[in-house]
Amino acid sequence: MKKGISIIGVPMDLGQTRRGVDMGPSAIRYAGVSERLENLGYVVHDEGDIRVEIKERAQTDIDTNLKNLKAVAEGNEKLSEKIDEIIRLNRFPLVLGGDHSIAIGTLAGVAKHDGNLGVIWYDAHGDLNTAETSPSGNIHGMPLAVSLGIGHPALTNIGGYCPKVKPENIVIIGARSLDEGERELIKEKGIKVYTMHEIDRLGMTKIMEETIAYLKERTNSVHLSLDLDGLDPAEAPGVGTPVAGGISYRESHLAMEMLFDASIITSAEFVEINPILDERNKTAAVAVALMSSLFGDKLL
Ligand code: EXY
Ligand code: MN
Ligand code: MN
Ligand code: MN
Repeated sequence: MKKGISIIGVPMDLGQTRRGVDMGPSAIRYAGVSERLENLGYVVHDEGDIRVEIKERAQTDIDTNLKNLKAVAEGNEKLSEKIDEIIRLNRFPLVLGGDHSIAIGTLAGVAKHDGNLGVIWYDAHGDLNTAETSPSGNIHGMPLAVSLGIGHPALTNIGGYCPKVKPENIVIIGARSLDEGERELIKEKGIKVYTMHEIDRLGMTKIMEETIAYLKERTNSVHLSLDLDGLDPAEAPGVGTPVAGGISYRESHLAMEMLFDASIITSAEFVEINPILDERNKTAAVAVALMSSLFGDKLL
């Protein structure tokens, strides 16, 4: 793990329609992220927040079926530039969301430095919709498809290049809510997916051993995109699109510890924390505890 970590908040809530997820970065800061990582020996630079301009809200472009397309694209363009800058400084980018549409900008910034980037998508959802397959028009259900180069050009061309990731370099963990179009895309592209069924059958240790071996064989750097709704809503209630029957807190810690031990993760984001829906900042505290394990805390 790099010694220097740059934290960057993205108060984005325009990739979906529930209010409050823009307060995620503050909630994570209040849960003590910088202190926790400093205590592990890292030099933490909190770079503040990306400015997200709210010019429109719940505006569905009738031509595209995409809500808030322009504002989401602009925010992500700024984020990708910031990530690029952080990597040039040889620091680890740690992105605090915000809804999951921000993965578009994070990956645009990260993949600029590695054309063969690996991605772990820890999520109840596939986030593989397009304007055509989306039941909602919400861009937070689309960032993985966008990063594969599938979607509106205003999104797929962020950072000035396309695509960002190869389908065979992606591992989805925790899926239990996939739309029909997403299932088809997974099949067509041969994306590796561990659903809750597999986590139950094999156990998290085996899932992570396989994931790590699979990505180590193919890639030199891996981005972790962790959506808190991947966890069970009983343990992470502060999310906008909860799905019952998720990954436990303990299993998630184990996963983070195994990633630290494998030293494959080179950038990460923790997204979808909505303090309005949370219980006494519980979900933000869970996020910080998981970050702590990802960066080598062995006490949890
Ligand atoms: N698949 C649904 C949609 O596209 O609207 C729900 C997506 C939720 C996305 C969350 C954040 O991971
Ligand atoms: Mn997601
Ligand atoms: Mn999700
Ligand atoms: Mn442990």
